[in-house]
Amino acid sequence: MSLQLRQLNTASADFEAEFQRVLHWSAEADAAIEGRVAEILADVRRRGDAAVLEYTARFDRLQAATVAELELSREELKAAFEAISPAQRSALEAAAARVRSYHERQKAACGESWSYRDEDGSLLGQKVTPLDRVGIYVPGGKAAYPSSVLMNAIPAQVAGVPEIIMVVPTPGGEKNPLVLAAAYVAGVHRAFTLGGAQAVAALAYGTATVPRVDKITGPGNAYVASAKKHVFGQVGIDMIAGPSEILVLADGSTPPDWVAMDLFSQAEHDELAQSILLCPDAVYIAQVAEAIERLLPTMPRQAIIRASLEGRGALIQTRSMEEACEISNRIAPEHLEVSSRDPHRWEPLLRHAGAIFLGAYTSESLGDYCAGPNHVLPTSGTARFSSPLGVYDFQKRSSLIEVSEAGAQKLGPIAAELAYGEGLQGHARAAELRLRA
Ligand code: HSO
Ligand code: ZN
Repeated sequence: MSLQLRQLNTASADFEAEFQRVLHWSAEADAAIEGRVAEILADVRRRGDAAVLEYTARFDRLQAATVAELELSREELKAAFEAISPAQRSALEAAAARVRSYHERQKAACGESWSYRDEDGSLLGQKVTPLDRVGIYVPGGKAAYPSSVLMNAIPAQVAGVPEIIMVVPTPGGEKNPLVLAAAYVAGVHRAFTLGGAQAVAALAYGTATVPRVDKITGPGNAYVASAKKHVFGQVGIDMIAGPSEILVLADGSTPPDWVAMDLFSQAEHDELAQSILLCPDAVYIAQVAEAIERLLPTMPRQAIIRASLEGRGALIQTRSMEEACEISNRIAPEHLEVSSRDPHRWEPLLRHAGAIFLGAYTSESLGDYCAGPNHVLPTSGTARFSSPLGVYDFQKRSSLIEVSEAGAQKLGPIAAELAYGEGLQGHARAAELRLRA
């Protein structure tokens, strides 16, 4: 059955209308889900462990007498690591090492405290400290990704978070050995086989068994996303991730099969994922379309890929590479591949993307697993204003101020003047008391 893949051309009169349809993505929360989640959160907040146990039995068909029984010991994580194949073990370790070294550099570049003294000898600065305790949500079922365990836990560990708590739904008690092994490799401190809104609630409010965390990161289904939104403010959250996206900006120099497979690589995540090709060369676009048709039947997840490509995919012909860069900026994709002979020529024109992959050899999949940068990225156009998950998400900053006696003489009158202007005597006099007579 031939694939119905949307083809657009920036030179055609109806381009804007068609393009708006491609961009359209409704993240509208389902009111029924919101209501259910609010009830679950309130119930866990009120009844703690007892409520967590009930929801886990009901939604995950997992019975336990106490929440403590649902905790995975460090020995169990280690045993999972030892039970996977040697090839899996070394792949996990190699990926973890690269992700760790990338995030160590990130910390060195923007995650260290700094200070300076001004001309009066006053000290001004910023002190960076890790969060005390974070919760990492790892989805179960069809999106149980060990790679995501690494991508969430390693930056937390590099930031110096002393307590990283993982929750993972485990329907029917069926544990995913690779997820447990990844938790071991990434240095997760405690793990519970809990999921859904009840797990988010337990982490946000704390129960007798599950300690209350300061921030919750990690992807999840609509219930988890809604729960994270609800508890935000009580705790920090990373972001609300939408379906995965890839945009390939091609100049026609990469083998079409490579590009077709890269488009599949995101489409296979989810029926709602989005894969887009932008290219000025009509002949090349036709070659990629042909490759898609030919390769699709070879894909085990072809049903998901087809639904994704037909639903939200597009092949867009532009007048030039420059115009392709502009369109890409308007989309602000999660993943942007610059599949070009000369990627560094185009990179300066690209302003909005979660991650930019340069050159024909840089398949997005390498970034998903082991290149080093984080694969938790802003989706749905939010790359316009947000960044990949990083060490900085597990740190916070405190300002440091130490005013010298000389500094107090200079700053006192300024502060007092402004304080009187605001009608705040206490402020003004606190500054004036420190002035030399
Ligand atoms: N592309 C996904 C991450 C992932 N891919 C995990 C494979 N496993 C979102 O960036
Ligand atoms: Zn992926």
